[in-house]
Amino acid sequence: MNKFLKEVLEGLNAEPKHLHSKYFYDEAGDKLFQQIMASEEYYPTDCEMEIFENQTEQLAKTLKNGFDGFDLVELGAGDATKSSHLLRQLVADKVDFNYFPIDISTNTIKNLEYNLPKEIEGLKIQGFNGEYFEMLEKTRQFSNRRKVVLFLGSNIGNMPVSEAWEFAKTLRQSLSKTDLVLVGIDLKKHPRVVRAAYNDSKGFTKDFNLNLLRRMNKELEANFNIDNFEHYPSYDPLNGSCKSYLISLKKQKVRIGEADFIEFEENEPIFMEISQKYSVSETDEMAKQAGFKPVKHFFDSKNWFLDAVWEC
Ligand code: AVJ
Repeated sequence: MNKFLKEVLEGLNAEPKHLHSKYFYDEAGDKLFQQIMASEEYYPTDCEMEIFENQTEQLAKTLKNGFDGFDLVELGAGDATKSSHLLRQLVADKVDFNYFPIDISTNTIKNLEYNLPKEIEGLKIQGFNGEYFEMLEKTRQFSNRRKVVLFLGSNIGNMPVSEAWEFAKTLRQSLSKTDLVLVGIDLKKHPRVVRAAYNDSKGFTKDFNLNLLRRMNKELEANFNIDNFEHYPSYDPLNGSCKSYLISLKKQKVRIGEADFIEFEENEPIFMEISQKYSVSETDEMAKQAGFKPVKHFFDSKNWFLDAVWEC
């Protein structure tokens, strides 16, 4: 049985029902995420872009950290628009490095390998399509130099806090002494701003969530009726957790795969995604418990987003 089907069935047979947001990113999902990023309300991309555009030299210098020759690994590279500023700077500075983007989306990796070398002349790139840690290990077969790991876009927010802490520990354990991490983290702010970002007025976020049902129809022979589910976003300013759900609008039975059926009660939620927000001190705590040293903070002009540098 393929992994997608297996994880979907596990999630929908669990209590409460849930799906994993890493499966949002098929070709249609990639496109919808692009539209979310370009929307009026979705601020994290603009904030982090500002950091990468305005503080490129300082970023490049901090990541180089006095060493020559390294492998720049990006977890969840996406379209790499933010990191491309850094890549251009490093190439211009004649730094000896390989760029190893890792992404769960096949489509994304193909596009990066095709487009980036044309945009940045002299860039050495090798993409990896798969899960973060499996692929991080795989990069070592190509080159095993000092590692600089980028984990941008508040992708870490897609994990509940306890999982993010575990993730930071595992990341630290898979790195060595002179290695370094740059993590992009969306910060706690006025709840109105966060809520709007995950409930954009053009409905891209809604479609992004519903698209996972469409993907299951296409790839897993499921028969979800999209009209029977409604997108429900929420943000809790007490703990910084921003969550999205799909609510079943009626009692219904949905087929998945060839033989499995899932029953939904009226108003039953499927937990789709978490986008956790942190305070600066919470991110320092996370780094320290994992065995990192949080050494530097890069902020945008609104102080809405943090790119934190963690040394091993
Ligand atoms: C790509 C995980 C950073 O959580 O903000 C955007 C995904 N979901 N709108 C986020 C997302 C809904 C995004 N990350």
